[in-house]
Amino acid sequence: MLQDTSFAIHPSKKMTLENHDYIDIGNLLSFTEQKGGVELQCENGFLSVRFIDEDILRITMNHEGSTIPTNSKAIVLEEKNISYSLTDSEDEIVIKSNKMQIQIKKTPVRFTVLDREGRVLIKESKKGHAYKNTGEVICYKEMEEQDHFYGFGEKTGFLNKRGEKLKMWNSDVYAPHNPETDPLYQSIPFFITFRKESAHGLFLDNTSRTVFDLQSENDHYSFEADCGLLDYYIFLGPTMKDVIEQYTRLTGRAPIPPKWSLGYHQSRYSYETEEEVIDLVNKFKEKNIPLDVVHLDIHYMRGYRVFTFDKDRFPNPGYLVNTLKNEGIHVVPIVDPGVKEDPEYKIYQEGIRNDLFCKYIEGNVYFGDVWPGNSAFPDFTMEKVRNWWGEKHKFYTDLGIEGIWNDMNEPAVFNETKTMDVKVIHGNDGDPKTHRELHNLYGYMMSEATYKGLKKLLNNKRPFLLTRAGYAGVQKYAAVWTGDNRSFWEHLQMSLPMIMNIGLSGIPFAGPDVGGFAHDSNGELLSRWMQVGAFTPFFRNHSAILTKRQEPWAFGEKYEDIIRKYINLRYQWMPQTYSLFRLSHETGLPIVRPLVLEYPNDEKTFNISDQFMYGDNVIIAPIMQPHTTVRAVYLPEGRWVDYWTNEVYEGNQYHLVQAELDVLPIFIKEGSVVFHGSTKPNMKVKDTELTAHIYYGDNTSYEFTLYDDDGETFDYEVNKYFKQTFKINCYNNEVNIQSEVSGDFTPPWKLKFVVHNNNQSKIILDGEMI
Ligand code: MIG
Repeated sequence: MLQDTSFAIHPSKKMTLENHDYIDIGNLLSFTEQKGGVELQCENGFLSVRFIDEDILRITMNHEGSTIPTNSKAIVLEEKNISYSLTDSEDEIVIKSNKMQIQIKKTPVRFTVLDREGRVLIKESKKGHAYKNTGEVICYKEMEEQDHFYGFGEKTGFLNKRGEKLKMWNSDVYAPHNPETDPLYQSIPFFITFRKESAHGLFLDNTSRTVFDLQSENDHYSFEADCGLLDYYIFLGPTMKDVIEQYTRLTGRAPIPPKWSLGYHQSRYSYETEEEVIDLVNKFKEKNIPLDVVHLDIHYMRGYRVFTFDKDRFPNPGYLVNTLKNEGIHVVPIVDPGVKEDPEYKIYQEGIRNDLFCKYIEGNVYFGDVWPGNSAFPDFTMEKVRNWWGEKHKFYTDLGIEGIWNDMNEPAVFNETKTMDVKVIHGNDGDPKTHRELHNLYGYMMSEATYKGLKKLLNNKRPFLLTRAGYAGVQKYAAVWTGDNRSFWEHLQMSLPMIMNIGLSGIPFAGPDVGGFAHDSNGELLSRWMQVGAFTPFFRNHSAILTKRQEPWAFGEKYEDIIRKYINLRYQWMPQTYSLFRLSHETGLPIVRPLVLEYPNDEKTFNISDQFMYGDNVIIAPIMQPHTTVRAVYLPEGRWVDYWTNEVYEGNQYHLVQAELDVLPIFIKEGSVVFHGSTKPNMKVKDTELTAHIYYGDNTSYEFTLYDDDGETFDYEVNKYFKQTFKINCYNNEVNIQSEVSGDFTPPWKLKFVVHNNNQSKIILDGEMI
């Protein structure tokens, strides 16, 4: 292709500077009060400014009319009736909630948003809100020298996005994910600005193509959208954790996943037959490697028709699924959105007869080429389509299936633009809009349809859903994997900041294809990646057709032993992991965290992309280079204990750490605790004993809430859970623990305590020596 040669940088391609034709919103003419704030009539359009909660401000520009927009489908928070005060003076209006304020300069209209004490969150001076005649909208804010930017969902590159230009347009990218490869599959137009140890957030709720430019100017950033309204939210903070809590209060939080989905997943494009699946499972048993899930990629279908099994390859899918399930192994099949154009195929017939597919405004169905050949695409923006699609999953649940993998839902189409014609019109539950305007929502709506459908069908059991594409708020429905990475060390490195930023963007349950999807893996890479995989919230080994196989034993015994050790470790740490998932469900906080989230006063943490925290007290510092057994590790304030050797390290400094191929460097904060269960073949096997590993530290205090429930139903929503909050104080060789239990669930295990790094210590639990 010409674009892949130097033709791509032909002299005629030089762009002239854009932006000259933007129309500024202009001066204020008048304003009216409305629920939570004001609507401003400006020379060139309307701006609405309203508090939808005390710490969340919504700003909307509508250059065409004064209507207040309806909520996008990402939003779950109901607008509260926030009382505010308003002062109107000659050149500005000031509106205050209990926690935030906005100063509105009148000529021209420019905003400054502050907290009640005067901390500036966003500020506009030279430039503010503007649009083009052709429908593009843009907004500028001042950028300060110390600003760091985090979030933006699934992006390549390092943790801090300052100096980047980020695009949101859900895209199927099989080409290698380079630092410049953008956009990818997900669009999460949300970010956190971290400024002088405080934070605030901004979410641009626009599902067309959007661009965040933190690059072109040194003192301003901008965000823009191809079409639709400039509709955005500002979150008060003041900590990064507060921002995440506020953003997920608006867009929703992840349910607690079924426990089996937190175990190890094995996948391959594809395990092609029933025998292959059975052999695979037997191999895991024979080799004593835990396994919770096997994924079925596209080969299981009859001619890639969704909601079918190929009878030659899988003559007895129900028998297969149930036999495996009895042993504790779940089968998760792939489901793509494209429905094969075939008048003898029931799903296609139903879609056509009941008018469920995406169409052009003239009424003809849109067809695109995907795996099954010419295909139609369900219009998931319509409730009747979502219900239909959801109900169709009875085909799978009747076979015993409880988890689904949604792929190609950007939607990906095999054509020049790689997606659906942007002229297609979506019904959008009665408010029709073009695909151009709703593109980034397609995968999200498919996930909603699938998740809700499964939930209805599964009779109080928790479904598991994995999606490739999504939009802000997708965490309510699905886990996310980061698409077609490659078996490159660079992609292992890249996966850390990517998963951390996805986590900061409200999606806790995410992970890359461990071992790498495309290209050929090798024993060393797979071993190192599995070590990290044991601590990524979603843990699946997946690889592409025609690549070298990368099941745990694929590279020989030396590597197999290391891999087994780390899959086992995943299961040992499960009580800790599960407790972190509960926390995320309640607060939105991620499981895998950048160090800056926990140590925002320590400048050295601001840009760390190659280490992460697991919860708030564990640091994982993987080796991510070949033939390397040593690395620098930064440990923040306090003292840290090596998980393997119990060696104590002083914080506030870098250490050179040795790690042979079988060692993943793990450090536990002194004074804190991690909860372990036992290794097991899969999550069906319940723990009978848990161990609280306490890492003694003089004069330390720490708090952690252990969580458990039945692991498979929604009964946790009606009080059937077990929570025990431990407040641990260490002093004078004494570990003093105060605990508080709540919930109606009686766990099947007993708890045991072990104290590390102090062999004379006494433990006092709730006043009694143990
Ligand atoms: O165009 O279903 O990202 O995980 O194995 C390839 C085959 C389609 C892309 C997914 C990958 C999956 C593959 N799919």
